[in-house]
Amino acid sequence: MDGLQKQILLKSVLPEDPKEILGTARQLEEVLMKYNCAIREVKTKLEVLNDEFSIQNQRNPIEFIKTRVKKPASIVGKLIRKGFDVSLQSVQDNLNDVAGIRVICSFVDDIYAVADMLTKQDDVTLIEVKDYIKNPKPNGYRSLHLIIEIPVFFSNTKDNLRVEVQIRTIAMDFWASLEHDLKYKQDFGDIDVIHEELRQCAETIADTDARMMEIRDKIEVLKLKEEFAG
Ligand code: 0O2
Repeated sequence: MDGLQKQILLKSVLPEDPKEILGTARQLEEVLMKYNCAIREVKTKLEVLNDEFSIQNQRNPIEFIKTRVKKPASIVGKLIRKGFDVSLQSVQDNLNDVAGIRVICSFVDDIYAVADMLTKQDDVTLIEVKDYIKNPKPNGYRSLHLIIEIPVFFSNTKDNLRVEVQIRTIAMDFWASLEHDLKYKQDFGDIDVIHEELRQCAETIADTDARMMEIRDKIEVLKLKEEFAG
C-alpha cells in the first residue's frame, strides 16, 4: 500500500467530528503506548535470559533484538483485509502482531532454547506457535513464530497484552529481509525467476545453518580436550 492509499484508508475510517478525531487519536496513542510497554517487558526478559545463558555456556544465544509497534495505517489495513471491525477494541481482540519482537540467534538450536526459556516463565502465556523452521513456507521462509500474552501493570489497570515474537538465525533474517523487498513489487516477468532463486537460497541457508551447528559442536569438543590436557 503506498502513502496515498494509506491516507485514503485512514480517512475512510476516521470520525467526521474533529473532537471525536482527537479523542480517537488519544485512545490510539494510549493503546500503542501499552503495546510499547509490553515490548519493553518481553525484551528485558530476553536480555536477562541471554545474560544468564552466556555465563553458563560462555556464549550468547541471542545476537540482537529488533522491535516495532505496527503503524496505525498497517493496523487499519490488516483489520479491513481480515474483515474485522475497525475499532480500538477490535485491535486488541483480533490482532496478535501490533507488538512485534524479532530475536536473531546464531544457531538453530538456540532458537528453540530461547523459545523454551521464555515460554516457561509463569507470567508468559503461550497463545500460538508457528514453526516455519520445521515446516518452511513454500517460498522458503523459515522462522519460529510465537504469540505470547503477558500482563503489564499500569497505574489503575493490569492489561494482558499480546506480543508476536519471531525467532530466527542471522542467515534466515538476511534472507527474509531481501524476500520482504519483493512483497509489493509488480510482476515484470522476472519475478518467478527471482522467487525460485530465493527458494534455492533458503535451502542453501538451511543446510549451512545445520553445518554451522555441527562445526560449533566439534569446536566445543576440541575445547574440552584442551581443558583436560591441561
Ligand atoms: P510485517 O511488515 O513484517 O509486519 P496473522 O498475523 O497470523 O494474522 P499471518 O500472515 O498468517 O497473519 O502470520 P504469520 O505467517 O505468522 O506471518 C506474520 C509475519 O511473519 C509477517 O508479518 C512477516 O513479518 C513474517 N513473514 C511471514 N511469512 C513471510 C514470508 O514469506 N516472507 C517474509 N519475508 N516474511 C514473512 P506481516 O504483517 O506480513 O509483515
